Amino acid sequence: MTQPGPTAFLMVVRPYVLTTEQYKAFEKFLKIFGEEIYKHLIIIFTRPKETSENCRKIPEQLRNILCKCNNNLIYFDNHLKGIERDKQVKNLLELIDKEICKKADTFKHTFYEEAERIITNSHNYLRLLYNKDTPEENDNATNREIDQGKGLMLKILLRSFAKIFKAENFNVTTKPFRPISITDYELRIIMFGLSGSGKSATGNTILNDRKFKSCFSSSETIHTCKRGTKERFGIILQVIDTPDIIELSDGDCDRELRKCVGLTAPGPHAILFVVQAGRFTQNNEKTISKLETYFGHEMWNYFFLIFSHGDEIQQKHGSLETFVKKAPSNLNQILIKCQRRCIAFNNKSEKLNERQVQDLITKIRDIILQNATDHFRNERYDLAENAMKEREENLMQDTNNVLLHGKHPREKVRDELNSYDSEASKLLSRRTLHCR
Ligand SMILES: Nc1nc2c(ncn2[C@@H]2O[C@H](COP(=O)(O)OP(=O)(O)OP(=O)(O)O)[C@@H](O)[C@H]2O)c(=O)[nH]1
Ligand SMILES: [Mg+2]
Repeated sequence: MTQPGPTAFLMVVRPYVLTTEQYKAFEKFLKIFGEEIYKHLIIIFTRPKETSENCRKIPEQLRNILCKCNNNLIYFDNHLKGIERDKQVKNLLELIDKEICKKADTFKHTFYEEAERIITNSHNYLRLLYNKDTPEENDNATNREIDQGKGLMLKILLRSFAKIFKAENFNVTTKPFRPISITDYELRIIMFGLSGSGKSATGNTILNDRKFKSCFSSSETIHTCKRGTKERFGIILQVIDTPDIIELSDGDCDRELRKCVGLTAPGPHAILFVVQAGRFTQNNEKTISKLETYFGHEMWNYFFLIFSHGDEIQQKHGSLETFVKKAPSNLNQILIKCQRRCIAFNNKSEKLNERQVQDLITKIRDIILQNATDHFRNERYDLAENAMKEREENLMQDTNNVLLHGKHPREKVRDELNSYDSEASKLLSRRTLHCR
């Protein structure tokens, strides 16, 4: 909340008293923020009436701190009222101006630089997640959530700070910090479903682009996962279109699901199961149960039913609610398992496009805020993410960035997964081998 960096740190203590706990807390603070804080530190003694009785025995540690912060010391009597009270604040501001603003540089620190960068970079992301129109409203929403100790921004900040703590063991000022990966700023969505259910058409609706071939003829059916990406509403959307997995042999199915995991590592924000409205067959149940075996029960927290042919729902049933109310029992079971997260997509209507996709993104935002981690993950995904990172590192070292052609290394590694004998595919397969 104090990014891009505070002007002053105030250490509030009773006159000339520093308890062991207070000193320990200060040491921790010092360890995190470094010696630089002394130039911005002001000691505030509250309860000035206690001054005379305590000042004879100043603890050595407090004397040291005072000495290092250039004896920036001020008294605050919090019982004063009116003009006297205001005068204290004026004195403090004058001291800050004279001893800190005029003498010290702006306080810089990895945490603050990182927080500043995250907040600046994620404005668009937040605009969408918080649905606010202006940057000011976003700031307010962000600050409010950080203040209340919750929200996505806080999660991103904490995760990023945890990385710094872990990687650098508090010695943060000396080493450059690793930039946050693009995976922190995108929404990753996987689509599954039977052949002809409308996956590719739904993917195109989400991206508002013909990234996937969608056709009545089964000759356009894909046999391998395809990735479509696009920035929409100021956010990077990664959408994975998949083949009908029950039509694949066991070996091919394994290979495709592994590729899908690599493409959506460190984990998808949403798993969409696309069904043509009114056609929930046994094969749909079979596919879902295969997915549950592969991803585990946690998948339900990220699972959405997407009813394609929304135009037919409209014509035959009037609304999605009425359609869902009349759902057969096998479909109803799935609706219960995914907490009734379902959306109708009319992939033939340009007019409805924005509203449908925004509805989906709002629902994804709700699960991000509600779930403990902001995307689906499990051991398989953790291993895949390690493999993806390892390959990114190799690429950056091997090629000195030449082969990247200005592409983010993660995007390059994802491209590599299209070919099964690429380094990325082989590494992914080796690293996730025991997760069968
Ligand atoms: N009327 C209508 N037709 C749709 C809608 N969504 C998809 N379709 C049609 O359904 C057919 C199949 O859609 P696809 O998107 O190709 O289906 P798919 O799931 O990708 O199929 P495979 O790639 O074979 O697995 C196409 O002819 C689409 O035009 C919709 O909302 N309304
Ligand atoms: Mg398709």
